[in-house]
Amino acid sequence: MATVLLTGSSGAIGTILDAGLSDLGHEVVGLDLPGRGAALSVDCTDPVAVDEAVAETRPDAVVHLAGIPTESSLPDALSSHVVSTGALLEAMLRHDVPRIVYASSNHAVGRTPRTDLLGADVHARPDTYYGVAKVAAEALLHLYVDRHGIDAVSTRIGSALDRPTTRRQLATWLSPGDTVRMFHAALVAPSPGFAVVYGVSANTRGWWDLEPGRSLGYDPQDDAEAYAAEIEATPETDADRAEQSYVGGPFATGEFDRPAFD
Ligand code: 15L
Repeated sequence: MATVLLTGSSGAIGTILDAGLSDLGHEVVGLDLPGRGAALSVDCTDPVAVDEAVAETRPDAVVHLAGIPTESSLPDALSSHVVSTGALLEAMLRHDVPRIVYASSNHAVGRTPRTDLLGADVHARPDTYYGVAKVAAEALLHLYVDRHGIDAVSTRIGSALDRPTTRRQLATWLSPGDTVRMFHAALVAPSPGFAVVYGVSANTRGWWDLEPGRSLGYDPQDDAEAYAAEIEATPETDADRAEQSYVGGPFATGEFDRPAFD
């Protein structure tokens, strides 16, 4: 097991991973913005502060969750997801940290129309500036893998929630238990190089390829189908149907259109 620097440790996924990875024997050092109660108070868009945190922690791996988890302006999205990832990668090089596991998002390919099976190698097709920033962060990870030989696993997370509540989420749900299983597998897989995996549970209605994750050792155990009867008890609406037409659900509908710089 490893010493893991966990950014965004006080957020919803961070809280689950802090406890879950610790239970699996990792030594987790949490990092979050000041005032959020983490062991390290750092803004990940500040390269100097990030370097100090990595120098102090000397982790075996970074798990990078920190960032605005929804749509924002283009500059805010790029800073939050790309600049923060660059700051961590530079600090990792300086302090010999060999691996990063990144919380990317399905929204990197969110404008992809529904297919039978969504491969991890489909071309980038973001649905929002948030998705654009996730694409750029993934590209940055790949650049550092190619240039410097580090390992980087990018997890395109679906809907990480306690339970699914919409029809789309019957396909896109990532349970808390599977969240821990996926990040643990990405931390311990031998020499993944650059890898992309879809962060979803073993949902009966899932249509995103789980094989790239399985080949890294991620064996999802949960299935949103357990909630299907309850969710389908209410009539399906046009909005439900629109959400299910694209990978990114509501983010791929007009609801999320906004100017880039406001
Ligand atoms: C995400 O990446 C977002 O952070 C979250 O707000 C949801 O939109 C989720 O994806 C999803 O697609 O359900």
